[in-house]
Amino acid sequence: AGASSGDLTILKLGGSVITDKDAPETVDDAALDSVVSAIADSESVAGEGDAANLIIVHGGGSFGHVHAAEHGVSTTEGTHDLEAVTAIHGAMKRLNGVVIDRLQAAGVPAVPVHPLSAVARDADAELSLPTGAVDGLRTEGFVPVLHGDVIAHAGQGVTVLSGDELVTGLAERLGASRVGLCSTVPGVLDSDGDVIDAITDFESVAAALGDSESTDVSGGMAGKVRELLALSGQARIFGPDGVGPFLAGDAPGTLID
Ligand code: IP8
Repeated sequence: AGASSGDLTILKLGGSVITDKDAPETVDDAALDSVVSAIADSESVAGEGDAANLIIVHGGGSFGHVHAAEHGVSTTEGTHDLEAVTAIHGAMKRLNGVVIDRLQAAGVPAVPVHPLSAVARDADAELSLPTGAVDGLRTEGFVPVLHGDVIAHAGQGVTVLSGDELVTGLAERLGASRVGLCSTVPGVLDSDGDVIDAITDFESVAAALGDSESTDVSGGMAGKVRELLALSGQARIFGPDGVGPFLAGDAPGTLID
């Protein structure tokens, strides 16, 4: 990590938080506005000319996942169908446009970064994830906003890149000190519905982690926990009310370490 990224925060806004997951291509305006104002109030968003300490990633919700499911594309099932690429990427760009517009309207210097244009997987599913644009933008005071997308996958056409993979990939490469996933629930829940304080291995929580109930081609809560456990640093999963506290340095939700 560069010296300037010492307190870098990566925040993911779950697709099911900011969209109405049961209605195709529908933004959940109230939920999006509430997380956007928590972000706008936070100090991670720098003043003019200073580096921003925040990178935002958002998921697909009823935009990307609906089209990905329709075309049978997932993180492991690829396609060479141009129509599928265009539909999935197009939907994610529309959602990203809405997120960018709302953030800018709230005073956050948000700029779009589209993974399709720069990220790829090799035949072993290893990511090539260049960070120059993202880190350069934030060093210059912009808040890069990336999203789950379809990306080139050697021998398979394109596959889905989840927002969670982007979060962990960027966190490792940029040495982020804080990683947060905003979900619809206030943390990872145990079988009684209570928030689990901390998770350090997957087996201890496997039984409690069911599948996500709406269309999600990239693995639901269990997938998120696995992804974050593989990260060398710590991460947190929290609900929409946790965004403000998380950005303020508090410890909402579940710690994944
Ligand atoms: O919602 C997947 O991103 P996620 C986005 O973070 C697409 O899993 C294209 C389905």
